[in-house]
Amino acid sequence: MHRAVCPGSFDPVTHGHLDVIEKAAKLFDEVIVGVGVNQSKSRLFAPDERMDMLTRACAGWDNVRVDGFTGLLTDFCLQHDIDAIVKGLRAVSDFDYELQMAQMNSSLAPVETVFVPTSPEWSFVASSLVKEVATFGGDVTGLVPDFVRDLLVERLAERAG
Ligand code: COD
Repeated sequence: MHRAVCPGSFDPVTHGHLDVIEKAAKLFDEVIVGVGVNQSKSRLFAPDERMDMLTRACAGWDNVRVDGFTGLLTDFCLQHDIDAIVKGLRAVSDFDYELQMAQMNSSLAPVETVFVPTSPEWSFVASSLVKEVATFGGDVTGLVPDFVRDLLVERLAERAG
């Protein structure tokens, strides 16, 4: 049985993330969506809120489950008997950073990174841009699931108030 992880911050989950998770679910027997911590990013949603969003968004895929981790991704892989890390590539600009992480991770544990190209309709979508657009009142419908859009608008209103 081959088990893979789709790791990320998912702050919040976008259709770009879900596209990668869906592709991973077709390639592997079991997929764990790993909600982790990116030390270089500030967060809008708490880890349990992000996990709840992902659990709801991934409910239609039987071989996908959601879990959280706080330490190294490679430790999470070793603990859960994970063979592969699946990452999406939006553009060449993603590649340098993702390649560096893939090489670091494979030097830490026997785990390989598999890159899947994002579907073109999601290649411009990033959680950070979605948050920025929503912060200034832009409509992010279609970029994230509708329930995520509503939670995002609610959270930004709380922050502004
Ligand atoms: N289309 C396709 N793929 C996408 C899209 C899109 N529109 N948007 C995002 N993705 C994919 C990318 O593959 C990306 O890598 C992944 O989704 C997650 O994206 P984010 O932005 O939610 O998550 P990041 O990049 O902030 O997550 C980074 C991790 C948390 C995975 C990383 O920091 C990590 O592994 N942290 C744990 C500590 C660790 O092990 N550090 C050493 C790393 S070498």
